[in-house]
Amino acid sequence: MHRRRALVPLAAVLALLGTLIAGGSVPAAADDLSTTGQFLPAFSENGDFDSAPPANVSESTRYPTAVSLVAMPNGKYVYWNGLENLESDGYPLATDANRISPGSRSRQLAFDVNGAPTFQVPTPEDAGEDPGSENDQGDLFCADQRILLDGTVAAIGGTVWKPGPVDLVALSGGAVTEPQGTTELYGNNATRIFRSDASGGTWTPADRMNYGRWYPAVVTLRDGRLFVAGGVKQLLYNDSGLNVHQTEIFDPYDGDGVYAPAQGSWTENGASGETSLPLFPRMHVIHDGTVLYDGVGQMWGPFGQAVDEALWNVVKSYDPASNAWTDRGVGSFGALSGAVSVLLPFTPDANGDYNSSAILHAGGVLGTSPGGFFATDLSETLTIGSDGSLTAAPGPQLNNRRWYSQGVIGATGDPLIFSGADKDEVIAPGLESAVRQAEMYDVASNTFVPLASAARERTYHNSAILLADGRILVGGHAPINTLYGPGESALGTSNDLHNNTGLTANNLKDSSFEIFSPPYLHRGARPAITANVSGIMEWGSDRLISTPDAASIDKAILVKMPATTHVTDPDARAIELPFVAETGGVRVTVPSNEAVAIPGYYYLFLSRTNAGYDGPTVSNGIVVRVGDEAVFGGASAEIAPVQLPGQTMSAALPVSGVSKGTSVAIGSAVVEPASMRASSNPVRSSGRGGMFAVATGTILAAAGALLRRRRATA
Ligand SMILES: [Cu+2]
Repeated sequence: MHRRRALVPLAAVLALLGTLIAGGSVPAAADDLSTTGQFLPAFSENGDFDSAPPANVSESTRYPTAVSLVAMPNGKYVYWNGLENLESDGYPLATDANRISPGSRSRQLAFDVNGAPTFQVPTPEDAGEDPGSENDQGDLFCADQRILLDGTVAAIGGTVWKPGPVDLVALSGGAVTEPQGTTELYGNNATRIFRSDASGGTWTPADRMNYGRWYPAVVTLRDGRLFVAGGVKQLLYNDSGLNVHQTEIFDPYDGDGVYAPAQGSWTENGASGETSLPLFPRMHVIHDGTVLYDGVGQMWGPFGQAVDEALWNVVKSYDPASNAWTDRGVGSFGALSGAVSVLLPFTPDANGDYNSSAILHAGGVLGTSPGGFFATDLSETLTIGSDGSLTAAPGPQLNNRRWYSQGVIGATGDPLIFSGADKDEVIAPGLESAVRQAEMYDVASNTFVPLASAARERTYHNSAILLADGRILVGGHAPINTLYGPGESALGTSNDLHNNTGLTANNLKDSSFEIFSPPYLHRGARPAITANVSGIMEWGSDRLISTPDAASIDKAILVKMPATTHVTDPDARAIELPFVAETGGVRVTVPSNEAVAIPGYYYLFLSRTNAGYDGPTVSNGIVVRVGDEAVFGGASAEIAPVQLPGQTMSAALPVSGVSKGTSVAIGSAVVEPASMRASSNPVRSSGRGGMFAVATGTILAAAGALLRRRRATA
């Protein structure tokens, strides 16, 4: 009884902390944070570009920019560059063999207890680049990447830079030394695995694909294997006239069913598994277990090399069971290049089954190469019904015409849209203007809601991912040199026009990040999840999610942890879960449909709508693993409490079983018993146990972690 009474003020404290963290309890007025959200100030490696983006070539090449960006279950992030050093090259891209891209640099990003970012350099920094050597694994640039079931990250495919067919040096008998001749981008067949650790993480090679692939797409199948399709083996002087038609499957299990990706292998699917796809084809595993290509991709080759590109207009899906592709129809606008393509939340029917899938398309340019140049503000929803039929419904207009924007599934399941440009930068680089305003597609009202605008311009190779606290990490920007011309040259840099006139977008890389705080974090007190879920949330099972707010919760949702490049995250999905309120929490049911809840790591959020606000507010997310024992095959990964900038802890972080004299790990920080005593203000304490708010750094009560410190019961 005594302990139970202590929990009453605890609920009040949790609500208070939630309110403080959410930005205050003052009711919102129209057009404030509760409707537009907010971009926080930019941050960057060593703080160099916090106040302004890189302004010259040397600044632009100082640090990698996040062309690819991945969240890991241990609370850290890994990202890497693209078009490394292009802007410092003195000759046009296609004519300067051997000088471009020594290999993209990678970084591990984490946030300390005060929210300060730390940037660490993985080993090796370029993931094992050694272009030209015997063991050349080429460049990470234009790989796709997936979060594996053991918490590592696989980068699959990429670039190998080599001289093209014209060797000016040889042709001239050595009289000409610069430029050296044509450049060629070959598809890379490498698989490289990143394993996070305290010192920055390591890259190690795994099995090579049977085909080199530049711009492939990779999805996680329901059985934990990976499926790769698309990409091109040779970009500029492609004598085949085709992208890679062959598909392959990566089996990460050994003969005993143990998950062991380092020993896994790729197998080609044979003739029936072949199909023609655009670069970075937008693919999604849908409710029927097939891999759906939805008519969106990068529809160029720059030189229109795919002779069968008309096929890319057709929506089709690959069935791993039959190893065959089936055409499923055509969208409202045919093929779209550089459009947003995200799955809308899977929703259960009355029986708790998931029998349909829907995909939002927004923006992009129309048609295959040479398609449109000006971005559209069009949208559509593709729905694949329970009978397998495809319905394409044109949707509302975006607030901005936008090409190459990143669609991010937010903590409510509604997609948010970031960055991009008003023209297709790949067609005529340097003529585009940036789109800085974010928008949200409100599923319930079928409208695009205008949100706040970012400080920075992020056109080509931008990225954005959902964080566990519901905010969005926005980064990237690695544009192509103006009109494919030289970067820095004797005449200066061809990008100066853009950087100095402001008429078009900044044409230098920006290695900074911004964090967007969506409206759903500014709508009063947020509900809280007060305990992590241990073990695997098994398909078809139910689990109690601890919350003091059970009575007010109106949605429980899983959102797949993000891994994105080229504004596509093929595994991305949100799944609304059936739930019932119980004492102490809400009991959610995990889908039994493995194709909906593809195995892996998810954020779990609870949301509700507070009185006086137009729209939901969400809890901090917890990281959970979904699947079953067999699919995980013994794989496990550290799942760390969330550690995010500007918000040192989730509103409530109960740490149970802490006995006197032991230390407690909270993210990367270890709170020693001494500091618990020294810096703690007991919020509620009864004798040797109770609740403690631990002040961390300069952020006090609003960001303190609550430690539930129990008396040791031996
Ligand atoms: Cu690219």
